[in-house]
Order: sequence, then structure tokens, then C-alpha cells
Amino acid sequence: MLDLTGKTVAVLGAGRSGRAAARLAEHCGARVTIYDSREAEEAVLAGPTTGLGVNVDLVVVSPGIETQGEFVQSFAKGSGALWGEIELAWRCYSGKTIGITGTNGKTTTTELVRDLVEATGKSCVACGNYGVPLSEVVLYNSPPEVISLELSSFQLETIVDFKPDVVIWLNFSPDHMDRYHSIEEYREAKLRIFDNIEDETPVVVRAGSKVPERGSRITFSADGEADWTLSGDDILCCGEAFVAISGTKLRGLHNAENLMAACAAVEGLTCEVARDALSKYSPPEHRCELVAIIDGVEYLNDSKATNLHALESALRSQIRPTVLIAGGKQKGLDYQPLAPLLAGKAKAMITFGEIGEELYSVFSTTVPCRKVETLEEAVAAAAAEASRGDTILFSPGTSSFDQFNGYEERGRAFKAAVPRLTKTL
Ligand code: UMA
Repeated sequence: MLDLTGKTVAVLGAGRSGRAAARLAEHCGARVTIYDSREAEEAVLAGPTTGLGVNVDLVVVSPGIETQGEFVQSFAKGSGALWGEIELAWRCYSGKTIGITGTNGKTTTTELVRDLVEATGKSCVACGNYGVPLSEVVLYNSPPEVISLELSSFQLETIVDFKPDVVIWLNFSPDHMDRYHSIEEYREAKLRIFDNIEDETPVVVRAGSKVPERGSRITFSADGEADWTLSGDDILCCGEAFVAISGTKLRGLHNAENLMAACAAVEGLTCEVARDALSKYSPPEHRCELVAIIDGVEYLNDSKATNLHALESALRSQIRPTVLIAGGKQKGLDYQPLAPLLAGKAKAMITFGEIGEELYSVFSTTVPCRKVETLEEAVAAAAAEASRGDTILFSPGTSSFDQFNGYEERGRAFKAAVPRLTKTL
């Protein structure tokens, strides 16, 4: 364990990671104060305290706080060192770290890695941006042998020596433009995962990704040449069938890539062990979640898609003829850019809710379209359009508040509306 005896530590942010970091720093012998620029309600340890610019031996910053902002910088000036919560916790952890970053798919991949590692007989915990701070995990009575560590760009901004034993780089697309001045700045933050990588470190990366030539590269791609590829329903490792996607509850090309990356990152994984573990895996709710297969038609709940970008990404990743259900609250978005993708991927579209009329008028010349009022009617209408081998994708593309209290409630309503649900999975 890291020795901070006699050191003064300022932890910035009294959220989950800040409080965990404070407990950990205290465990390491430091005198700790938590500071919060938003006067968080929960008082822990000797704080939280508001204020600027106290000089300490070490400043530990929570990921949600802007590193270059006045709050952090006022502490950084004159203090010994500035670490993120990940840096502190990682220095206290002696097991194996599988670090996972990317714009989309991190959470699913983090869970898949955890389940696959456990299937090989090692203990593993999913943590980091996933929701459980690493600082909490290293204070467990028996920390796991392996951590499946989801890493956000925010967390990577403040690493120093952090060095994962395996890197997974899933993909990159614009995000978090409220925090970064440019896409390049966001990308630079994410790329820091490669900063301390050694030549022999396995780096699992989507083929064609523009990332530093560091580590020992293993590539994956659902639509091109790579070490891990997709052929129909099969994920192949170096041309040999490894697992079948239909043997899992995951659907879509993006999930095929998440599966490839996770399998590629786990040492000593055989296809038998992977097949068994993956057949038991249930993906996060409301994200292209396979709800039922009825008469050969798959029903996917993607209620989390509350914007056009999320709808596009779900639709793009479908490999079967698709009936799309979309609709919900009128948010004033421009849906026209969806037309080419819709024409290529969807055999029919059912629209519903406040925005149903607008979607119908924009897209009824692109695909066969029906407008209904409620989600329940939409499910019935979609079922009438679908044939064996099709997918019914519920990816609303807008928020739910015209008819529901949030995307979770909407997703549950979809699942309840899918007929004979419990008998079919
Ligand atoms: N605060 C300040 N000043 C600020 C901003 C925040 O003092 O300018 C204080 C708030 O008052 C609050 C605390 O900081 O008391 C919150 O800290 P935080 O925002 O870092 O949140 P935590 O609760 O510590 O949760 C963080 C991650 N949050 C963010 O990165 C925003 C969680 O990721 C992560 O699961 C958790 O640590 C455990 O590791 C969440 C997230 O939204 C899921 N991540 C983003 C994403 O996935 O898009 C990156």
C-alpha cells in the first residue's frame, strides 16, 4: 500500500469517488480534507469544506471537476502533486488492471471482461467510471486478482504513472463537448491511456483506430480485416469460430465488437469457457436489450436512445431486416439526417407519441410508415409488419416525458407490451 504517513492531502469533490479517495488516503496515513466547490450536502471526514487554494502535499481530484478550472488550479499551484482518484487508487492496487476506454460500449465491455475473467477462475470486479470507484475496491478486505476498469476521458486527464496491464480501446466519436474545447482535446485526454504502456502490454484496439503504436496490438473489427472478426453470426479469432452472437443476449454490430474486445483481453480464455459465460450474461437494461424472440422475430429495447445520435447508432448496428419504433417527446430536433440510414436499414417504421406525426411526415416517403398514439399500439403495429428473421427495434430517438417518467419507465412499458414475454426467454 502507498505510504502517505504525515502527508497532507486535499481531495476535491465530495461525490462517490472523492469520498472513497479520502478514505483511501486516510488509510495510507495522510491527513485528509475534502473540498467541494458546490457545497455538497454530505459531510464526511473533516469536510467537505469550501474554499480555494490550500497548499498540501497531494491534491486528489474527482473526475467530474474540470482539471484546468479555477477550483483545481488554485489547489494545484503551490501543492506537491496533482493526481486523479484513479492514480491514487491504482498506486494502492497490486493485482492486474484491464483498462477499458472508448466513447461507446465501455460499460458492456467492462461487464463482459469481468464475467470472462471470473469464468477463467480469477476474482474480478468491474469498477471505475462503471460506478464503483477504484479507491473503494482497493480497500476491500480481499481485493480482486483482476480489475475490469472502465475509464472516462475525465479520469484519464489526471493520471501520472498509471499503467494498465491490458488496454482496450473500443472506438472514438465526439462527446463531452461541454467540457472540452475541441474534439482533439477530448481525444488527447482519452489517448492518455497509452502514456505509460510498455512494448509487451496487450493493446486491444478496433482495426484502423488512430492510436499510438505502443504495446502488443490485437485488433478487432465487425466489418474489416482484424485478428478478431465477424462472419455471419460467428465471432472468429484468427479465422477460427470462437463464439456465436446468437448464443448470447447481445445484439448488433457494436455489441459484436464489444464481445471481440472483451474476449481478446482475457488471458487463458478458451472458446468453451467463453461460450458458457457469455450465454449467462445479461446486458444493461434499455440499451439494445434483447427482450424476447417470438416466432423468429427479435424484440430489442433501446429506450435509452433519447437523441438522434443514439437512434442512428442502434439502427446502424442491426444485421437483420428491422422494423423501427420511434417517437416520444417533441424536442425540436432535426430528424431529416436519419433518412438515408433508414432507407438502407429499416423495412418499416412505426411512429408514436408527441413527435409521431412529425416523424411520419418526414419519413413516410422513405420507408413504409405507420403512425399510432401509444407505445403499446406501436408494439402491436410493429409485430404485424415483422416476419421471421426480422428485428423489432424500439429506439425512440427522443425523450420520453410526453408519456412516461423517464427512459427506464418507457423501456419497462415496451417490455410489458411485448406479447408472451416471459414464455419466450
Ligand atoms: N464538484 C465540485 N466542483 C465542480 C464539479 C463537481 O466541487 O466543479 C463536486 C460536486 O459538488 C460533487 C462531486 O464533485 O460533490 C462530484 O464528483 P464527480 O462529478 O467526480 O462525481 P462522482 O460522484 O465522484 O462520480 C465519479 C464519476 N462522475 C463523473 O465523471 C462526472 C462517475 O462517472 C463514476 O462512476 C464515479 O466517479 C466512480 O468512479 C459517472 C459519469 O457520468 C457515471 N461519467 C461520465 C460519463 O460516463 O459520461 C464521464
